[in-house]
Amino acid sequence: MDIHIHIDDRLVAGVRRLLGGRRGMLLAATGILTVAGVLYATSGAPPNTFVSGQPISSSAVNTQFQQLYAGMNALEASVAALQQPKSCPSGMVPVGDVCVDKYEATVWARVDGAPVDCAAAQTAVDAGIEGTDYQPFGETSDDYPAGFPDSGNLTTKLYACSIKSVTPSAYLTWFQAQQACVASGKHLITNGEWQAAVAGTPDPGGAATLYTQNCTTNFPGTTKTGEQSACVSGAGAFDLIGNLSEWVDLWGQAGSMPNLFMDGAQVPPWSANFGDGGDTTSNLAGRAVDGVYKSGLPAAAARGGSWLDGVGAGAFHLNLNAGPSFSSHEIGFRCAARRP
Ligand SMILES: [Ca+2]
Ligand SMILES: [Ca+2]
Repeated sequence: MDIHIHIDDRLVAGVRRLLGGRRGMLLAATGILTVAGVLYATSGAPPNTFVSGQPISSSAVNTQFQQLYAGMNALEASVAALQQPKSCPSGMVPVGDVCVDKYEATVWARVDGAPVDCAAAQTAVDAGIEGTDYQPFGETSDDYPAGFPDSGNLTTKLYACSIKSVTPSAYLTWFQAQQACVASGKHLITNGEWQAAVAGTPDPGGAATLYTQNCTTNFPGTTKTGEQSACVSGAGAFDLIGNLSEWVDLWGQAGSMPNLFMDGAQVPPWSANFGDGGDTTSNLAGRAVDGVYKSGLPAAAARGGSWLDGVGAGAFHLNLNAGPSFSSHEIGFRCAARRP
């Protein structure tokens, strides 16, 4: 049996005009335009096989409606997929509305000068060919190139990556740490983001790290990133306590004041139920160091403590000794990024 369906030609023409070059946008619209858009996207041709005033077979109608039905299902599936939260990039873990580097950062360049792909750098490390295509910096000395100066006013881009089983990069200023994060499309983690990320990390106190999987707070140097299996936070980030202390995006007031806590003096001001009760703060009302202590230099916060801070390292460790222009074998960093 043949049936008659009348479709206004002006509507078909209007749909066609709207579809031109804007299918993606139309997919988000509602009603007939959306259905037409999906069908158009699926079949590659507009659904204009009806001609006003001419009969069409029931099988052709059925075919059209089946296409519509399939198109609507496809739309429903794609909307559901869009509504799913996206996962963080490789080497990062979700912490609230941000992604945080899973490991202390390492700073890299590609030997051929191309931009660094951190996942590919991890593959190179896993394959034992680190240094062939991907060159790390700041692992054992201040070996950053002249184009990546202490001021961060760079002409050579270096990239911060969160990579397992490497020596984390130190010997860099706050400005260099920030630029390395920026090059990788991230930002230097903020103080608050760091605090959210560290929660749940067991603080080993002053216990020696040797032959344990605890955080590296009492050891003659750094351990490789992510290899202390017990040193992991609730969110799944490693080495937030100890190993390298970490620059965070927080500058503090400094200035020469006659205060007990100035010029690097440390106190454990926290209650006993905060970490192991021994975490230290230092220089909260003092001058900041840049080789020597200088009045008027702001302090940039370093968090978590390092391999030689012992009981003083921890989730509440805050060091305001160093100006942002200082670099040290004890201070590294990690990055964060907006959660997709
Ligand atoms: Ca650390
Ligand atoms: Ca501690």
